[in-house]
Amino acid sequence: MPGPGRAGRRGGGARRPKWFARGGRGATRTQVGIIGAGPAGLTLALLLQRHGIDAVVLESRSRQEIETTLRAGVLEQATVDLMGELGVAERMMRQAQFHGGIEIRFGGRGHRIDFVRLTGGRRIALYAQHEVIKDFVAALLERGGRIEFSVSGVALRDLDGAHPRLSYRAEGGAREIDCDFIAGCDGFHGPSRAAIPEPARTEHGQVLPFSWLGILAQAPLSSPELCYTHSDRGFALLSTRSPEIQRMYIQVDPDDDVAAWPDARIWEELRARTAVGDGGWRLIEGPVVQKGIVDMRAFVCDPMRYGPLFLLGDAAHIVPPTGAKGLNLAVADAQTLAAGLAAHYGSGGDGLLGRYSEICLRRAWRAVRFSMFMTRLLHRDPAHGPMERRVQLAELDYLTSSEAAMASLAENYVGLPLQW
Ligand code: RFL
Ligand code: PHB
Repeated sequence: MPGPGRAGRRGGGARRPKWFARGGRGATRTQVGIIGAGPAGLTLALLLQRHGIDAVVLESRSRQEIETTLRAGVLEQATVDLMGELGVAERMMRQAQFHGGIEIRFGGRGHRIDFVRLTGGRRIALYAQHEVIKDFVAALLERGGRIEFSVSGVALRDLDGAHPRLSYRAEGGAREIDCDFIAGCDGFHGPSRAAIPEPARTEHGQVLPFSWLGILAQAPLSSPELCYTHSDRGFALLSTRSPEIQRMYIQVDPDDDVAAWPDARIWEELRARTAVGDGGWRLIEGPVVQKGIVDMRAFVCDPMRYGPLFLLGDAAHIVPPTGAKGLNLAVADAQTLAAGLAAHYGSGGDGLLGRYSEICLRRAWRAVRFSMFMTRLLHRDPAHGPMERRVQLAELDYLTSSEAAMASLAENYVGLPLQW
């Protein structure tokens, strides 16, 4: 199995980049046109660069914007390992916090799930997504990769014909790039998915009946590891960005407005939801430096390929953040596509590219399953009555007392192996 460790051995970037070459009709040409400089697009670009495959990344936002937008925090062990292989892990290894487990708290008591023991030594890293983006952008540009920031009007042309290409506007002018392949890494709202004709795709989706209010607070750590809390008042999560900056979330209503949540109300709710029965633990508070509300949904587009177009990451699938899987899934898609493209341009044939959608969908559905499981386990569902809530508590009790159940959670949380 060509796992993540083997990615990039062939090629080694020896071939000259050809993105400057002129294509037909006066357009620029590249082998792979990548839409979006998020985790999916940048991972793919870095991997292709190592294989000596030309790529151009088109990004609608500015570099400064993508490097400051707050999102994920949890990196699976395999994502950390890949960053090492790509030579972009130096800052992460210095600044990330590595956790060997998480705490599940309910009924006023905490229960540790020991990842290291249950998974043969695997851990997770806490390192902000925008820091990953900074590291990836810097490395790609330093190595001669090409990213065009602040482009607009990106459109996918001639996916059914002989000349697939991307048209867009940059610095006031209209541009076109001829591509062998197009990688749609443009997130949930980008144009790539919609470029697949409706009859050729099936979309599965569900918006969940709660949202997350997330804050960044200047405060020391309250808990040495991530703490996922179930309470009668709803879900709460204590996460971290550094020993001085904490990331915390509380479940709120989908129609809630951030203006209805002054800092004092957030702290009161966090204190109440995370309280421990014996009073031997205290939430450490501090100035709130950022807050926002995100909705929660599950979504999968099937297939993830249409002719020369491949969808990656959030463009193809969204998972509720309770399982901390979205960024890691995006990275796994990029690894699969990069290996398929390396085989295509090398002597490996098109077998892997042909199975791209099947391979990535299998992983995505497993991530949906796990993320929905974590979400249902920990949130207060407004449609539930006392019976469902007791079943939820029984589920939590089982999960935190059965070795088999804890091992299942642990292996999913640290990340299932990449298989193709
Ligand atoms: P992204 O990150 O959305 O990047 C897409 C990029 O495409 C650009 N774009 C366009 N560019 C050109 N032309 C257009 N027309 C374009 N339209 C869009 C965008 O500007 C953007 O730069 O997608 P990608 O690369 O697939 O990455 C997905 C991840 O960002 C996402 O799944 C994670 O953030 C999810 N997630 C988490 N994932 C984890 O693995 N671990 C976590 O701990 C975790 N926590 C989270 C999360 C998501 C959250 N929110 C915001 C829902 C916590 C939260 C609160
Ligand atoms: C985060 O730190 O942002 C985070 C951690 C765990 C999750 C989701 C988000 O499940």
